[in-house]
Amino acid sequence: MTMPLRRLPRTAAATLVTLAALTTAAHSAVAADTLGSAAAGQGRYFGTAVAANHLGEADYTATLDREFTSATPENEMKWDATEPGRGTFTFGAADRVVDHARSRGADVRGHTLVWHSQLPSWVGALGAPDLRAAMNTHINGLMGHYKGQIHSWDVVNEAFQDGGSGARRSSPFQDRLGDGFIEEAFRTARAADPAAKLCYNDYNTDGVNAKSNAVHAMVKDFKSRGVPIDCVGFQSHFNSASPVPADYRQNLQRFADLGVDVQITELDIEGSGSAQAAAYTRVVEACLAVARCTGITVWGVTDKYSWRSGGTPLLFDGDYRKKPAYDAVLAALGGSGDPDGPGDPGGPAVTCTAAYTRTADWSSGYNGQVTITAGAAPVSSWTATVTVPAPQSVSSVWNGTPSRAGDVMTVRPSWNGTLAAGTSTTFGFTVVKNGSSAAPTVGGCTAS
Ligand code: G2I
Repeated sequence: MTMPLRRLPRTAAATLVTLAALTTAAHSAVAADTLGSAAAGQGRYFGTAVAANHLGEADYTATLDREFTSATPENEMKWDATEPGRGTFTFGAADRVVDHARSRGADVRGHTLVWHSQLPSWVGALGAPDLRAAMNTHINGLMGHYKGQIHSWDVVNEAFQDGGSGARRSSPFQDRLGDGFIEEAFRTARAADPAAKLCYNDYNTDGVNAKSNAVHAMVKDFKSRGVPIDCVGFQSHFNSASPVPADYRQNLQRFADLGVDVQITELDIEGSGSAQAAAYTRVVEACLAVARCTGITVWGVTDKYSWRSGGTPLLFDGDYRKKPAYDAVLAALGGSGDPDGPGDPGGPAVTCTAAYTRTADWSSGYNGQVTITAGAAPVSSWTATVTVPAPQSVSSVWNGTPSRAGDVMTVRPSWNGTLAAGTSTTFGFTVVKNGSSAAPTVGGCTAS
C-alpha cells in the first residue's frame, strides 16, 4: 500500500499530479489507476474490511495492498475477540491486521468498542456499576493498546432501533446504564487516545428517516454540549430491498453541517453488472459532493469472503477480477484503469460527477439544481439522468437539454458542454409536486 498522495488535501494532490505530468514523460507513473490513488487525488481514503485469516492468501493480500489505503478489521477488534473473559485481552488477530496495514502505509479504522452484538455473555450478566466499569476498561484496553495507530474508532455501533420510533436499541448498556452510556463511552475514548477520530456508526441511517433523525439529534446535542464526537459512519449495506436512498447525499450533508466528518464505513451493494455499477457510482459521487465525507470503506475485498457472498456485493469477484462496479468506482473517483492499454492516449479518464441540491421549495413545487463537475480530464460533453418520483412532473429545465423516457429525464448540455478538468457547470429544473415532496434520483454522470 504505497500511497504517496494519500494524506494530501484535494487541491494539493491535484497540483502535484499536474506538476508531475508536466515534468515527466512517464505520465503513467502518476496515473490514478487504483482505488486508493484515485481517492487520494480527491483528498479521500478508500478502504476495505480485512479479515486476518485471509492475509496468508497471496491474491487477497496483493489486491488489498494494491488497491486500498485504509483497513478495518472485520471481526478481530470486536469485544468477543479482544476481551473474551473479563480483564483478559487478546489482540493477536487484530494486531495482524493492524500491523499488515500500517507496514504498507494504510490507515486503520477501529471497529468497534461498544456494540450489543458479538458481546461475550459475561458482559450481559453484569449489574450497572460493574457494567459501567467494564465498558470503560474495555475502551481503555483497546484504545490504549492501539494508541496512536488508529485513524478513526467506531466508539459506539448500532445503538438505535430500526423502524419509525427513533428509540435506542435494547442492549445491556442501554438497559442498565440508560441513554448516557453513549456519551460516557465517547468521553472515555477521547481521554484514551486524543489523536483518534471518534465516530458513531450505524446502518439504515443512510437516508433521511426516523432512525437517522434520532442519530442526527444525538450528534447535534453532543456538539452543543461539548461531548467529544468527530465523525459519523454510514454503513451503507444496500440491496434491492434497501437501495441507495434518493437523499443519500443530502443526508450525509446534514450530518456534516453539524460539524462532524462523515465516513462511508461498510459499503456493499448486492447485484451485478451495470445496475450494481450505477449504484456504486451514486455512492461515490455523493461522498465526493460532501466536503466532509473523508473516505469510503467497502465491507470486504472479494465477493467470496463477503458476509453475504450470495449477493456478490463487492468490487472484486471470487477470482479477484475487477467487476464493472470496480471500473465505475474508479471512474467516479477520477481515476483511469489500464492507462497504457491499447488505444488509450495515456491521459486520465474523461469522467464527471453529478451532485444534486434543492435550491427552492414551495407548497406545490421545488427547484432542483445539478452540479456537473469534470474529473481529472477536460470534458467536451456530458449527460446526467434525473428521475422524479411519481406523481411529480418536471415543468421546465434550464442550462440543459432534456429528453424524457417515462420517469427518467436525460439531460445533455445546452451551451455548457465544455469543462476544463476539475471545473463545474450546473443545470436546473422545476418540479410540480402533485402532492409528493420526495427528492429525485440523480443518476451517474457520463462524460466524453
Ligand atoms: O453484519 C454486517 C456488519 C454490520 N455492521 C457491523 C459489522 O461488524 C457487521 O460485520 C459482520 C461481519 O462482516 C461478519 O463476518 O458482523 C458479523 C457478526 O455480527 C460477522 O459474522 C460473524 C459470524 O456471525 C460468526 O459466526 C463468525 O464466527 O463472523 C464471525 C467471524 O468469521
